[in-house]
Amino acid sequence: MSKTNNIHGYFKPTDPNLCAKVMGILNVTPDSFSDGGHFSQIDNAVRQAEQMLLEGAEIIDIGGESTRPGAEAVNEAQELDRVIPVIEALKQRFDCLMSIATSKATVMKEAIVAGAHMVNDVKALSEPGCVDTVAKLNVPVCLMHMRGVPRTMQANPSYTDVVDDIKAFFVQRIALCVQGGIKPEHICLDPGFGFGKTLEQNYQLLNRLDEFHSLGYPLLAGMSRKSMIGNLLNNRVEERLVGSVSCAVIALMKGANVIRVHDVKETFEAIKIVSATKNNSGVI
Ligand code: 9MG
Repeated sequence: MSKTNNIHGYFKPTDPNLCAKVMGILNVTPDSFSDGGHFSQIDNAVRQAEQMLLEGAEIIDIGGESTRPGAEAVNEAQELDRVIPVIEALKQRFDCLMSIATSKATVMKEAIVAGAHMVNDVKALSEPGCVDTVAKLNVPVCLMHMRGVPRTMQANPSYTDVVDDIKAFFVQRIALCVQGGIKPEHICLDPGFGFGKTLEQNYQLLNRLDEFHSLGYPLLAGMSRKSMIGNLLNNRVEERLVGSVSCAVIALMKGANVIRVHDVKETFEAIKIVSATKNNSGVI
C-alpha cells in the first residue's frame, strides 16, 4: 500500500515530480457534515482509508470532533473512543501517514502513542498544554487559523486585511510554538478556509494564498465541499466535486503543498495536471 517513514518529508510529496500531496479526510464523527457519519464504524473507516490510499492519498487525517460551522464540542473521552480504535486498526493494516485532527492535548498524545504521526489542529495549539505536548512528542503539526469557535465563527467575522491579519496571527503562533520547543521544520500552516471567514474573505485568501510563502513554512489548504463552494454555486454538499477540485487547482497554482480533501482520486489527478504544467513537461 502506501508508504511512510519519510519523517523529514511530511509536507512534501514522496514523488519529487509532484507539486503537492493529498491528505484524505477520515471523519469518525456521527454528525460529520459531508459523509453523514457513514464512516463512524471501524470497518467502514478502514475501507474508506484503504480506498483513499489506493487513490493517491499520502496522509489520512483522522478526526473525532466535527468542526463544521455550528458544531457542538465533544468531550475528551468521546473523542478518544472514536479515534483511537481507528488509528490502531489503520496502523495494523497500512503503512501510511496518519494525522490526528484534534485540539485537545490528551487526544494528541494518545493518538500519537496509538500510531498517528502528526497533529492537525484547527486551533493552532491554543488550548492548554498543546504546545508542550506536541514539543515533547516531537511530531509535525499543522497550525490552522480560525477566528472564533465553530459554534459561532461565521457570525460576521471582520479583518483589517484578511491575509495580513492571518499572517500576523501565524507569526505570533509560530514564535510561541518554537519557544515552547517545537521544531520549525515540524510546522505547516493553514489559513483555515471557512473558519470565521465570509465568502469574500475566503476567495481573497485563495487568490492571495501565495503571500503566505514569505513566512517560510509549507502550506496546507482545505476547501473540500465547504460552504465557500456551496454558497457560490448554490449547490448541496454532494454536488461540490467540481468546485472542490477547482479550488484545489487554484491553491496548487499558488503553491500549496498539501491539499486536504474528501475526493482523493479527482484531486490526485488535478495534482498531476498541475505538476506537469509546473514542470513544463508532459512527464510526471
Ligand atoms: C479538521 N479540519 C476541517 N477543516 C480543515 C481545514 O480546512 N484545514 C485543516 N488543517 N483541518 C481541517
